[in-house]
Amino acid sequence: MLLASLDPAAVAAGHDLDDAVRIAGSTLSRSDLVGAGTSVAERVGSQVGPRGRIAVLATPTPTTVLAVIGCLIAGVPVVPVPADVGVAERRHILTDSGAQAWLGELPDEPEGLPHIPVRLHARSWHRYAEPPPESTALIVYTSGTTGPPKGVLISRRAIAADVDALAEAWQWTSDDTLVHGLPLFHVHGLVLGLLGSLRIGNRFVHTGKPSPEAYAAAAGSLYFGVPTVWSRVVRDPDSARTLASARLLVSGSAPLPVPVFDELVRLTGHAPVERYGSTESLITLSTRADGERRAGWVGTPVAGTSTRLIDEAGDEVPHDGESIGRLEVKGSTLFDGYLNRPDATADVLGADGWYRTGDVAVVDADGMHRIVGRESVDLIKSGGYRIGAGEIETVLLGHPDVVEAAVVGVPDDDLGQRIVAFVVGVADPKALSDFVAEQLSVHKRPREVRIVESLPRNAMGKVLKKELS
Ligand code: MLC
Ligand code: AMP
Repeated sequence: MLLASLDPAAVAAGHDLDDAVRIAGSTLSRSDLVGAGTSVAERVGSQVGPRGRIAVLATPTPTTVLAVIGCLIAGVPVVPVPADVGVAERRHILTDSGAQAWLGELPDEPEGLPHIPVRLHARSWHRYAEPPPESTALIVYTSGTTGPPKGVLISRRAIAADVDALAEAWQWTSDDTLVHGLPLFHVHGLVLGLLGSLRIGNRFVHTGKPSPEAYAAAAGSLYFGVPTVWSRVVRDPDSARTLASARLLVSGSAPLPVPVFDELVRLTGHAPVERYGSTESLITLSTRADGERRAGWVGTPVAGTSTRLIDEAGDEVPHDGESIGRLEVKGSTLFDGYLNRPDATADVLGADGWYRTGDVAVVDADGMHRIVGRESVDLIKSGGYRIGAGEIETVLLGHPDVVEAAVVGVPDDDLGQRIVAFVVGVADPKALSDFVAEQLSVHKRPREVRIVESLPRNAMGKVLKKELS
């Protein structure tokens, strides 16, 4: 079963764990997770049919954990909604996904959907049949270069395959204590961190904010972080040194700067494992617990995954460590398409099963991969969040004070890339940043808004983004 450690028969037979999940000051045992999760499953099953979809406002709380577990037991797809979501993005996610109810926490504005509460102390011991592996577990909304976010259909099979492949690469076992403080509405924190732990059966600790002090205090063996988290950790040497007692530090979701890698080695004695992936493919490349960890490189394909590098003409690029090509991946961890968007799905997922990642990479003779960058400047990674320049531009253009807008990702020591909006108009920069936070989500707000006279354009009228920085 997908959440193997929550097998009700095994838990009833004594395979319990008192502190399976620690989150927001609460500790939940495996039997809490099974009993309360099954009670959620019953309520979800009685209120939405088997073809239903459920929205979960994914705050880092026991409520969210039980909501997700309950839906996975009932076989009802979960639509995680960002905890800091704004008005327009929330409306889009609800409409596009067709979610029939909110489960767990309610947002300020439920948009007319009914509410199914999660009762932390309710228990049910009903036994559900395991839903089919090909069924959709999650619909995770993620940004493209233009337009609103698309719903990525992630199957149970893909999650199981990815967690098992990573367990093999990282020697991840039930003896681990996995720690992170990442959001529960994206693959990194939700699929790898929470669902991974419930499949492997290790202890899971969510730190709330992923601060260096909280990571140090959690006394884990296995730590997950985005590069922003690791660069903050190395700027706090005392906290960093405490992580020497861990087994494995894992970085992903964005490029880990080489100086941060080197500082982690110096302060913790651990070379971090770097791994690469996406919402669409889950994690497909990683260095290994028992292999070379090379700063700036993201390793080899995980079990069950293949990759290829393609040039402009569609030919394969040599694996010489220097030749750059478009990265494509194939295997059991891939998504099943974008919800309601066969056009967008066909653009990236070939009939032959290869997924065009949009990243450019090199591969060396040993099969080690290095991500060189992205094909499009309009997909920004800020703090490990994927943000489309186009969605922010659309929102800014909807503000009455804005005449023209162009959004770029500018290199940033802390966030990797910082969102900067160039705006033509008579506007207050802070008000525009807040407007984006209110409409899209707080993490998508421009960190800087520069009011300019005009935007640089080519003869065709297209904005020359390379000239903006
Ligand atoms: C500021 N704030 C505002 C605001 N301006 N709030 C409302 N409106 C405004 N205009 C406040 C916020 O409320 C918050 O307050 C504070 O500013 C900081 O906000 P932030 O932007 O969230 O903090 P920051 O320090 O920049 O966050 C860094 C970070 C975060 C690393 C914690 O970026 C993060 O969690 N990143 C992880 C992203 C991730 O998991 N990506 C994985 C994608 S999956 P307060 O009080 O709440 O602090 C993937 C696949 C793979 O990529 O390979 O893994
Ligand atoms: P998301 O859909 O949010 O998971 O974002 C996926 C994108 O994050 C990938 O296409 C890459 O551009 C980027 N990414 C993820 N992991 C890494 C990594 N280790 N190094 C560089 N880029 C990464």
